Amino acid sequence: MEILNAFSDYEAAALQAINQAGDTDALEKVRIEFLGQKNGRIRDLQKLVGTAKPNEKPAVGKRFNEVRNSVSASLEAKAEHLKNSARQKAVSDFDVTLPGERPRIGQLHPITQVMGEFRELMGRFGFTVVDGPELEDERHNFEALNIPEDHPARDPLDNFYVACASATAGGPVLLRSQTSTVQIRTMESMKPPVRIVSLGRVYRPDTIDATHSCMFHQMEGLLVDRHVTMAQLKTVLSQFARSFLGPDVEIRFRPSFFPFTEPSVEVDMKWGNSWMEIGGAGMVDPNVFAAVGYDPEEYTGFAFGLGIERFCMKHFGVDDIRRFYENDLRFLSQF
Ligand code: FA5
Repeated sequence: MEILNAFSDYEAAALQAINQAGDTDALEKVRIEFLGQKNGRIRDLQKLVGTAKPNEKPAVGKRFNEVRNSVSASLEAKAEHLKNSARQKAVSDFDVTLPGERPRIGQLHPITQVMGEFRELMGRFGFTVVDGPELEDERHNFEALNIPEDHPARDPLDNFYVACASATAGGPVLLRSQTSTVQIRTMESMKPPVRIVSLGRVYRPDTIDATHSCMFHQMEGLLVDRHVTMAQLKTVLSQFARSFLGPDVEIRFRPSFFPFTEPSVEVDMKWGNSWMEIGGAGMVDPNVFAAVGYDPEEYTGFAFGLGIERFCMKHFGVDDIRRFYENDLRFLSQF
């Protein structure tokens, strides 16, 4: 029968085209050509079904369905095959012998490393670590520390005062110029005995040079109890410096003045042929105890504030503080 021959021709042509399609685009073209609903060759076959004689209709209809199903099944099988071989090709293109890309691993900034060691060392001396805010009011940065209004340390030109909403509401606000603020905050919130250290940033509009920055770090220490002595202060500071910098480090104490300690000392370490100041210290002034509600008759204490960068410079042999803040990875990656 002529109609059935046309069906077979269509089927053979379709299967051959499917077989030859090398990628999914080519296969899609084949699908449109043979099965497309608008102009596909399947439409011609449909028309042929309409021309069949009534007695031949059942056989023609059956064969039409067979042909259409077989072409569409072949298309699907080929699509699946193309998908799999694309995946396999991607896998076989992957060369497992190529060297990998090493991820770039960062490291802690030298100052951060040193602060971690300081916390650890002072922990072994029995000091607990506490934190305080960098934005402070005048009570904690000056008044409770026995620094009167007319003291030169309160000169607006020597401090970073900040214009903000809380400044107008609760008095002037500044970036703290020393971590001694945390002494006050700690004593306000707990009863003696106190044995704390606090490490963090402080800010001063100092002229920048090899040993001065306008933002730097301090470690504050405070010990309050009955019968605390200056000898204990000197022992703690000497032991601390030796533990961190090595047993040979030379430390000296010079008489000095701070409004919040009496007597007061400045601490220097040997730096080549000269000395470098590393901190201030002393016995807590009774006026400070009075400001936080401690009984100066009952309690004594010592306090110290050390410049962390200076220790860091000595420890790593860096002769200019500015290197720490230049964010030069060639420098920073050495630690
Ligand atoms: C103080 O800040 C006192 N609060 C220390 C103190 C605490 C005394 C408790 C008594 C009791 P001073 O201004 O000297 O003191 O600073 C302490 C240390 O910080 C200095 O010895 C120095 O090591 C470091 N330092 C000071 N200014 C700078 C700066 N601009 N850059 C880097 N380090 C600095």
